[in-house]
Amino acid sequence: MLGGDFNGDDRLDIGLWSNGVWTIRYGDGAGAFGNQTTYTWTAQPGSRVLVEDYNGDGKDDIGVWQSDGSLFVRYGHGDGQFGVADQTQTHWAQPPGPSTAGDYDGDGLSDLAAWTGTAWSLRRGTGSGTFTAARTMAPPPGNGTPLMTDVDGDGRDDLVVWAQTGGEWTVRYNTTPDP
Ligand SMILES: [Ca+2]
Ligand SMILES: [Ca+2]
Ligand SMILES: [Ca+2]
Ligand SMILES: [Ca+2]
Repeated sequence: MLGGDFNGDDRLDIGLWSNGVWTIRYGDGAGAFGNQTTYTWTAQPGSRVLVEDYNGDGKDDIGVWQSDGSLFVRYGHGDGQFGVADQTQTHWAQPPGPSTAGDYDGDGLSDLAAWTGTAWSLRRGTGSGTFTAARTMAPPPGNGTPLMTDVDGDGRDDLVVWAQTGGEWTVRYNTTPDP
């Protein structure tokens, strides 16, 4: 389940992704989620969905990272619509593992962090739905459930990882500019 504002009314909506079926339930701002829109897209089993604003236009978009390593981004129109024509596709060798999106370098464009099996890698968004080459970040943190959010309020998202083993949160603060 993923949160975002998909129709541009400044109220949180909920998105559910299940085997290529993307369902949005629109929030009324009072805790209820009534009306819904459903899309069926061709996507491989095991795909992961990351909701972010990938092109920096202030409207939430949907990134679908497929099991063959391809990532397609469908751009939101801000009215709940996601045009078929409005998408970009990138192909990586890496299949989707634990991953999260946020603005790690604070340039206003969404970046992706993904677990490679031994470390977290960061791909910085270019604002056109594509990403720079992966840069490996030495552990810690190790593997776990990731989240990108600005923990220390400096305007750059930090990488937060929940490790079930040991029940620990680890925060990697973004304290230095990325090369
Ligand atoms: Ca909304
Ligand atoms: Ca967008
Ligand atoms: Ca960024
Ligand atoms: Ca921060």
